[in-house]
Amino acid sequence: MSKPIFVARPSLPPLEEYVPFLEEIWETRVLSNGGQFHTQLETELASYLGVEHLSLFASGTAALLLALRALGVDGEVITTPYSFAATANALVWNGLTPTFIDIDRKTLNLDARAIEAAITDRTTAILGVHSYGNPCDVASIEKIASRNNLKVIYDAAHAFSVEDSGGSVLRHGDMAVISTHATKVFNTFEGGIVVCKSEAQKEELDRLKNFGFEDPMTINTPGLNGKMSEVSAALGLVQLRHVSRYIEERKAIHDRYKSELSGIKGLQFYEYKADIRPNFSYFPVFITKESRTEPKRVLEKMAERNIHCRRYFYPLISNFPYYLNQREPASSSTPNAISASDTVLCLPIYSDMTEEDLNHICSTLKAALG
Ligand code: T4K
Repeated sequence: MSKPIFVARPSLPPLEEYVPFLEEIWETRVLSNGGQFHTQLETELASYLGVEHLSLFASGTAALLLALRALGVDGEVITTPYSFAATANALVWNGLTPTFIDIDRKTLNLDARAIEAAITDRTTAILGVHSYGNPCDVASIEKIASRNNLKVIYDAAHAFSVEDSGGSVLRHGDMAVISTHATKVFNTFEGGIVVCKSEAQKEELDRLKNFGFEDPMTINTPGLNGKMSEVSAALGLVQLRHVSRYIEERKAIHDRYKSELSGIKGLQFYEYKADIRPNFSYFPVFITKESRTEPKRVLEKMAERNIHCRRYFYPLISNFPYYLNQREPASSSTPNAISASDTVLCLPIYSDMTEEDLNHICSTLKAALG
């Protein structure tokens, strides 16, 4: 049997590039709590991403939890069921009620036309997800939010360094949250980033990730331990030197998939918006009705050949038992989300995929589709 191919394979720069950073950490014994590499990574990331204010976190989930807390969101939050569980979990952990609405058929992001019908007198915010790094309809969402006095948070877990015609997509909303988990385009093994709008917001995020301490004697809002360690920050500094090349390499894999798999009956591509610069974080395809094989069976057939794709995002969050049991009075029917979730398959994509592996994936997929 060939070696396993997973949906993601973390990008790792040469080991020797990390050594000076680790030696420095061993020398200074500063391991966490806002050390020099933490500070340096915040500065370098702000410049790389083209944003002014950001704060680093121990995970994307911790970042999302504390962004919601920092913005003082309460009551109900309009969001998408087509995402990773962390999106809605972060709402529940803040005592908020997710109101699930449908997604746009093409982008698979919140359908802005469905938002206003879901607003109640308890709604205080919109939590959109830039699925696969493809930005939400940010202009419509901004208009609706300002008409209805709602906060906007973007779960930009997949959107590291994605740009639209005006610059970084992370500038949209009151805050945007990135994941730097091992499987992401830019990784710090585990980690997250909140991009925010002001120094005051950053200071609030910094307090919240450090238990809520304003000084050793003062906590006004209880926080978490959500801090990124010095080792993760150092890993990030080394990754940052290489990440532009990783994205280029991912683009090459993306383009090869498109040329190898175009025109196949039963297979449909996911398209990025035309005016963005994507990061090629995922390669989702949809197994349509014309395929002779059910999506679940395609996944199994690929796994039989040691290719481990993932159904991001199946099941819908709203179909997890916990969420099925909650009352979400304003949630609406979500036919587009159901259809995408039932048919999606994310093919492996990572910066150092070999030609041999890519050919193996494509020929297995073609055979699996019948
Ligand atoms: N919002 C959204 C929209 C998200 O997608 C996510 C996370 C979050 C919020 C929360 O961010 P974090 O708190 O995670 O920072 C993965 C990731 O764990 C998760 O970060 C990601 N989204 C989600 C879409 O996918 P799994 O359980 O499918 O992945 P996992 O860990 O099984 O990895 C997939 C494959 O990658 C493995 O089968 C093998 C390979 N792999 C994985 C790891 C961790 C490696 O080769 N090396 C590794 O170290 O959730």
